Amino acid sequence: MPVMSLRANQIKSSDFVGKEVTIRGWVYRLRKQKENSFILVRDDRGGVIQCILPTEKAASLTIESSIEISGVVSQDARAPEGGYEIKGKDIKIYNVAPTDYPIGEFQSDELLLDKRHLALRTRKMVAMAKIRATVLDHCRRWFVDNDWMEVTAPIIVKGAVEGGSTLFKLKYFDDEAFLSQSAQLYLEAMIFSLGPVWSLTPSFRAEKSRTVRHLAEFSHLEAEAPWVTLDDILKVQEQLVSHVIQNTVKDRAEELAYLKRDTSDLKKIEPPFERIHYEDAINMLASKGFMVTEEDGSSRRIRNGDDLNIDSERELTKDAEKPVFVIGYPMAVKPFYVKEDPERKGIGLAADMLAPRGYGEITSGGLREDDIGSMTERIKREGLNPAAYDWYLDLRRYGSVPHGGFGLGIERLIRWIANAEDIKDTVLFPRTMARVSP
Ligand code: NSS
Repeated sequence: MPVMSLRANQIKSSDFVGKEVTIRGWVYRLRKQKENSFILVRDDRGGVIQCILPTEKAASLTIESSIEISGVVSQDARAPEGGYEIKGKDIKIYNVAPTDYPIGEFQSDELLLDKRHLALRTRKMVAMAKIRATVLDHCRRWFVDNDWMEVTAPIIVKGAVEGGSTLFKLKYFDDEAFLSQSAQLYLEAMIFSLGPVWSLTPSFRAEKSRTVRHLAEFSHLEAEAPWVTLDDILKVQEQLVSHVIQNTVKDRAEELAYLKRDTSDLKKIEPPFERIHYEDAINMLASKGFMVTEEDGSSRRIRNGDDLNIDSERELTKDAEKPVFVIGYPMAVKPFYVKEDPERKGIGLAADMLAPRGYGEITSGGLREDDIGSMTERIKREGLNPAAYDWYLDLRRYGSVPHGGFGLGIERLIRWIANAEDIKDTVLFPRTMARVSP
């Protein structure tokens, strides 16, 4: 009979009982007894299965040693992780790991971050990585199925999109450049010949605050389309987010269960999402006596004109079952590109989607200023260098059209789906103010 190398989850089926198989992997747990050793082998997708081997063949094994075991599959209710095990005959040892493997059962979060390259082998990280891959997969599928073209924008850029204070500066030959905060301006250039476009690129923000929802480098999914209304843009977002959530809950039920994520609330996520005007949101918060802290440390009741922050967003969504769009922010708290509502001076045609139960903002978007005069004015008023935006102004010079789009923070979405306490848990190698390594 040919010997097949399989993964643990394939082997754990009645089809293989009595058959000889080979599994390759790493020693995840190890119990050496006088005659036999019980080795929980982890394969290269994080699946585990118990292998039993005569101790004389397993004597040198240590946690995280890499091995290949061949043997016969049997079913035994006592076997951990699913009731199947391999009665090992042969073992090939690739590497015997030193006995000081730093990751065991209980570790500080700091150590797990310091040793992230090894912590990727923990079941929590494997589950998170699989959820992440599935989220990305379904994002792409939604755009493909709905006829949006995937594009790629540059990462090295000359201009700020989301304000100068969070720009990462870069020496660029004899010049200076920045790491992109958003692909938006480039997507805006593409819609004139490519129609509705979307991209998934890393975005960079020198965020000085340490919060559970900010990274210095995040995966930014952005979309932009010509001839859309604000309502169109909101509909795209609620359809996309609902599609991704429904399918991820289905495809990753096992991993979400491992993370103890009760998904009953996620199963209810479907269009339409609630919409609330910014002013109504502020009035609601003010009527509850919601306070904001001034820069000098003093506090006062929230008022019209204030931006929303993590606390006000939590307050607004703590009882919500579905995401909430906050629509019509004051121009003053939004970037230079936002289009003003022609019917309400000072109000931008912009909307943020807040995830329910306090997870906070996960998308931000709206319509873009398409008039060259107003745009030039805004660029100057915000103190931006007009030379860096000349190409962007060309988009308003030559055949300007009403258009809009949005950006979605993939890690913010995953944080909500997986109920991760900290956004760092949703990335394999998180970048924050405090951490660029490993
Ligand atoms: O700054 S945003 O609110 N908006 C933009 O960048 C637009 N130019 C996007 C567009 O319309 N094409 O960022 C968009 C989203 C935001 O809602 C968050 O979900 C996420 O990107 N985001 C972040 N995630 C993690 N960490 C940080 N620092 C972060 N900043 C934004």
